[in-house]
Amino acid sequence: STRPTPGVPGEELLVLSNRQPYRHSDDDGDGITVDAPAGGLTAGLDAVMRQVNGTWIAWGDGDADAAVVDDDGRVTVPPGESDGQYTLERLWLTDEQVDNYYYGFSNRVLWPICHSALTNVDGNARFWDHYQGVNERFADAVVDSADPRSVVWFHDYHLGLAAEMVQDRIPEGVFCIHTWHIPWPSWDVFRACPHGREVLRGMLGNDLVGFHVPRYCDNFLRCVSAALPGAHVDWENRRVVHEQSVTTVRAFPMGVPADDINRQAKHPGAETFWRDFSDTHGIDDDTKVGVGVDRLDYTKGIPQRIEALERLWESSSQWRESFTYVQVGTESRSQIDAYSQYQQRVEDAVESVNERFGTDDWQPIVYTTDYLADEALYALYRFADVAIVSPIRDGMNLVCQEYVAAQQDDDGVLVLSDQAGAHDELHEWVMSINPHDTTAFKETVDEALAMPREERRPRMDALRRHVATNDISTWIRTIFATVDALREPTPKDQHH
Ligand code: GDG
Repeated sequence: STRPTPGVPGEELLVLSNRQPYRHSDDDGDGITVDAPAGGLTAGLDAVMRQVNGTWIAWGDGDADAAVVDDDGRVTVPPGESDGQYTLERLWLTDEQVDNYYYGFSNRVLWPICHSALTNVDGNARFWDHYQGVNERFADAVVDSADPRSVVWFHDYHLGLAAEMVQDRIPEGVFCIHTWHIPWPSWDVFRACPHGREVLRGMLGNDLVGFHVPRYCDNFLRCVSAALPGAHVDWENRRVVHEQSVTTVRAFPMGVPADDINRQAKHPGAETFWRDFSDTHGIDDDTKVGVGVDRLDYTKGIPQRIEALERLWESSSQWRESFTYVQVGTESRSQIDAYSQYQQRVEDAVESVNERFGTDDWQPIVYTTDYLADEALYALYRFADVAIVSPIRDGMNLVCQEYVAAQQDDDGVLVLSDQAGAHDELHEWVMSINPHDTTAFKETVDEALAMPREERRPRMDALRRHVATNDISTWIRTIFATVDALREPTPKDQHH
């Protein structure tokens, strides 16, 4: 078979994620519609899957009747295209499974643990049972589709047990990779995780485990050595030997589809969007614009950001009526109290700042909870003078990279929290902040807004090169180059 991207496996590639790349629905009874949830990861993997005709297995969030096209619940995607297609298989979950596996163990236990937010951990025995049960469903689906040449690629914290379950079901073994998209915390935090040992053992069912940055690899290895006495950690090679199998742990810092973002941001439609948007919100050519784009998640540091901005407008009157901050806050996991309370907290903070400083002609913070079309999002990035990305903890953070990729004239400035994985990569050229230190934070925003062009350009130029070179395709290529190297038979294997 042809291999369009060197190192990427062919049809034998199986991808598993909680989130599906396409959603079928028949919401209004007018026939089946398909939408492709946007986002760097799904877009990047979708492109790979089209090249190799692989199989993608995901939770079929949405309308089962609309999406089941054959007895196996499989469908060929993307719809309406004749080449570059692949198989999408959906697993339909009951409400009880969704409540306990997704809203339960995944998002009330693992998410807060991995973001070191222990006060947000909310355990319940049923969570674990369903987390195991859904992981078993994914493992069974792998067994149905896999052959000995398969490469099985798991994504994220929802599927922490599946690799071990797959290996138990396939005696001759199959090559498994797991990329974990959120941080891995220190042992001192992870030891608070109910069933943490089982999660670690589950992850060791993989041949290769990837995190965004080396810090998380080290944390994971420390947790393995502290929690699993039978595991041997080879620190030099970042490898674990456990029950006769070897797991290699590596950092693969994820990137964004930089060329594509740049092209869309350049599109005339982006200018039209920006003209309308800035007119609507009284933003004229002399107004400086700041932007932030986040899921409404307590890890994203939005209230801290608003507080820093409030203190900026309070102490530096020159930014009143001359600097507008645009916050896109998309709804997320609202069924969880910590999330609905957070949404309210953000809304209240925006309102109070706008009441305090707003005038007839100027709204300090423009806040929208609408999910923006890509083109609108990239226009916002392109025309914003400053992006403010201030998470309390963030595995990587793609928004800051998208902002960089959308720049056309190297004029923007990136203010970035030192708690984002992306900061490990980009720190030389960004304006670093500690999101909790609102005094230094507001001073940094002040500096970013006032930064002379000759200082902005070399920083953004370096950022753009980095983000273009380390884009989503580099991420995927690097992972598969590592897979290839690990699958090379070693001299020892050849004796058998
Ligand atoms: C997890 C980890 C890691 C948001 N609102 C809109 C919109 N978005 C898109 C952004 C970006 C994505 O959502 C958010 O990605 P982040 O990386 O910033 O954050 P998480 O959602 O928390 O992602 C994170 C990531 O996984 C990948 O491994 O970097 O650390 O937490 O792509 O653009 N897109 C559009 N309209 C919106 O309104 N079109």
